Amino acid sequence: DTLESASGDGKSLYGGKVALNTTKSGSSYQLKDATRGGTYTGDAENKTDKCLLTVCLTRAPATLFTDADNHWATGATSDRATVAVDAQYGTDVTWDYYKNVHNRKGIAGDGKGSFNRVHYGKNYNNAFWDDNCFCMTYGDGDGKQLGPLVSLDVAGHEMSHGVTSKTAALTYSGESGGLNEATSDIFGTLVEFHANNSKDPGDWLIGEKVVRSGLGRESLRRMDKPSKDGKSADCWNDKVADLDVHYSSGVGNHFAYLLAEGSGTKTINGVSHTSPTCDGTTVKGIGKAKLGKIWYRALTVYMTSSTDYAAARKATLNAAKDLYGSGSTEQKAVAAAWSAVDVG
Ligand code: ASN
Ligand code: ZN
Ligand code: CA
Repeated sequence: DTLESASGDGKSLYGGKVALNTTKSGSSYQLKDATRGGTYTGDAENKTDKCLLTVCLTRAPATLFTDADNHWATGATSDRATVAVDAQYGTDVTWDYYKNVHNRKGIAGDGKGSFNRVHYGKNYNNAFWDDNCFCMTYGDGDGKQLGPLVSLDVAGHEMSHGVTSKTAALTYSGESGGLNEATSDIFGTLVEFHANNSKDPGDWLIGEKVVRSGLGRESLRRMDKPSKDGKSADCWNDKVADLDVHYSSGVGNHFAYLLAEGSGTKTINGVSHTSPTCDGTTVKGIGKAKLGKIWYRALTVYMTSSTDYAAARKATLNAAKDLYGSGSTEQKAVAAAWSAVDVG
């Protein structure tokens, strides 16, 4: 069969009806996008990888999704293709964010696409990026605490772990681990805003589409006041390095929110955000676009595997100097936002 690119659409779980670039193969269509490095989505058939430490003895499948008429899925979870549409769409908007905003071609920067496996395991309450297969894996959730983990912020978060791994390679423990996680929350959030999807609009909450009533809070994490999850740090102190990386990230997430949006209360896409500073100062935001530029340059030029919060302050100050000049409003805002989370 000859393969050719085709334009289709699909009904997703969280993002409504979305456009999809697919591949025509004979008389049917594959969920594979040649315009984004051959990115595709497959069904893990509720199987799991069998791994010992870092070596996987067997891998769950990624059986490529196909469709007869190129109008994919029903939008209901009873259709196995529904979350596949979300996953493929999440990869598309993440690709487009890095390409359009940072001129980065794919996660590794080499133009190669990645692939997604959906329906991983049974009631699996997680999603993860794997550098070895260069692939994304999504669980369906247990339906009580979490639903399918295929939202745009989670997709952007997980695939940004691949970007970090190819650039600063921040070690996934201690303060560098918190910065690794914060990098994923920052870019996951910027991906969500960039997609500009009316059914899943941007906010500074992580996983708000994914959580179900049994979790007892409205999102997995939030960046305006990270401590609202009961565990994350809002402010740096010398014990932050002892926290799990998903909680020590709070300091970097809080910095990012303050730098972009400023302190105080504001409603963004219908969601109220309130961000107090740790030192009692009032901080003025410079916007999401400049946060993205500064963090991306810091990550790809200045951060290394052992960067801690003090070094992240220096890295972002250097990035802001390169982009906007020494003593610029932007560079001063970076300094003020770090001081406001007690990284001084
Ligand atoms: N969902 C988790 C995360 O990205 C899984 C992991 O890779 N640690 O933080
Ligand atoms: Zn993560
Ligand atoms: Ca969000």
